[in-house]
Amino acid sequence: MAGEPQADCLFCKIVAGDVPATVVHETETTLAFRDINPQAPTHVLVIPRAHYADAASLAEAEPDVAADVVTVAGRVAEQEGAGDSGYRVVFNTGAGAGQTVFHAHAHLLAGRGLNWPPG
Ligand code: D5M
Repeated sequence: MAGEPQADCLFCKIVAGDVPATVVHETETTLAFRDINPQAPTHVLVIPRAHYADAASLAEAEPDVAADVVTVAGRVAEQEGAGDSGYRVVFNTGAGAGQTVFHAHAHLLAGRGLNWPPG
């Protein structure tokens, strides 16, 4: 069923506590933890606790939780000292755009200059 944990999903395992992660922020609906392969001094993933394959599916089914993900990204950016210098929030969607984990997640990147357009 939509939103239910998936046995073969890495991020559902992190939500369940079955795979370790460095958690930096938690809410009732979200979890934020450091990316294992950081691309910037601050690289945090913000995920909904509920399982949806990508950000658009999450937003369609649970728009309030999608908003929570973006709000938490901003809070963590503040927490990491990036509120003034700026930060980037990215949702890779689909394998062609670099998505490798099919549980919706926002990448929060900060702490260095960020070029545009991204690669
Ligand atoms: O982003 C998926 C991201 O997930 C990628 O940047 C690596 C990260 N990752 C993979 N495994 C882990 C664990 N175990 N902890 C923390 N971060 C992890 P995507 O946009 O799907 O490519």
